[in-house]
Amino acid sequence: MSITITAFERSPDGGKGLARDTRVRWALEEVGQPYEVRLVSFQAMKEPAHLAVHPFGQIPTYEEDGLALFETGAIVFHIAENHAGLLPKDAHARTRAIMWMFAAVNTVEPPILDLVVVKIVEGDKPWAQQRLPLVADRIRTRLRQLCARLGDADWLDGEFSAGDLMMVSVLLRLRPSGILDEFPTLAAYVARGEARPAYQRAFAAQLAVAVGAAAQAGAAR
Ligand code: GTB
Repeated sequence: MSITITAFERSPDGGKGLARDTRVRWALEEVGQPYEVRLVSFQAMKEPAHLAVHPFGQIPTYEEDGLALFETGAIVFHIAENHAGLLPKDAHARTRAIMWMFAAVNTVEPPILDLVVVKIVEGDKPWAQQRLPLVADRIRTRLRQLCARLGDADWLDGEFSAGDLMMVSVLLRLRPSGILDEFPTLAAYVARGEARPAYQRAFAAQLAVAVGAAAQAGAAR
């Protein structure tokens, strides 16, 4: 079985691991599955070959033995379902881990994405400065609630699961804003995720792409 994912040829974050291929790499590392990476440019993402796999012209995608997937939630779920290590065996615990995956992408990630949009995409609009604190407070509400549920546990529901993998990945995107550090419980939760050897390998792999791209750009100058 050979697995190929796609990732940015040149990630706008310069290798900070914030692009969504990192969570797929992390899942594959957790379950010990080797994978290939096809790097795509912003232009190639909008061309028919890539659109045939990803209708929205984005990364990451996942291909394996004739199966082509997009959407990181679906990709990580597929990996977790087919390999041991990311979903508990107990039926109820397994369903709760899947619930946390949905909570990560459906409830916690949207206000975090709003912050990115208001800062970067809409940053030059006259109302952006007024909107910013409203969006930030919506994030804080979610983080307070998540903190209350996590309490002093290491992970959201017993052992580390795909739910934690998705939640940590979503929260990581907040780090540059400083908001994550307002919640030491969650900052420590994210740090626990980042300390996992599988995350470290995933991070190093995406960083190697950014370092290679920077070296290539330097050589071309
Ligand atoms: N819901 C989809 C999923 O989870 O798979 C979202 C996929 C997505 O947003 N992909 C982004 C993309 O391809 C890359 S990850 N964007 C290009 C486009 O839409 O044309 C989002 C991302 C981008 C950049 C940073 N960064 O620089 O920090 C972080 C995250």
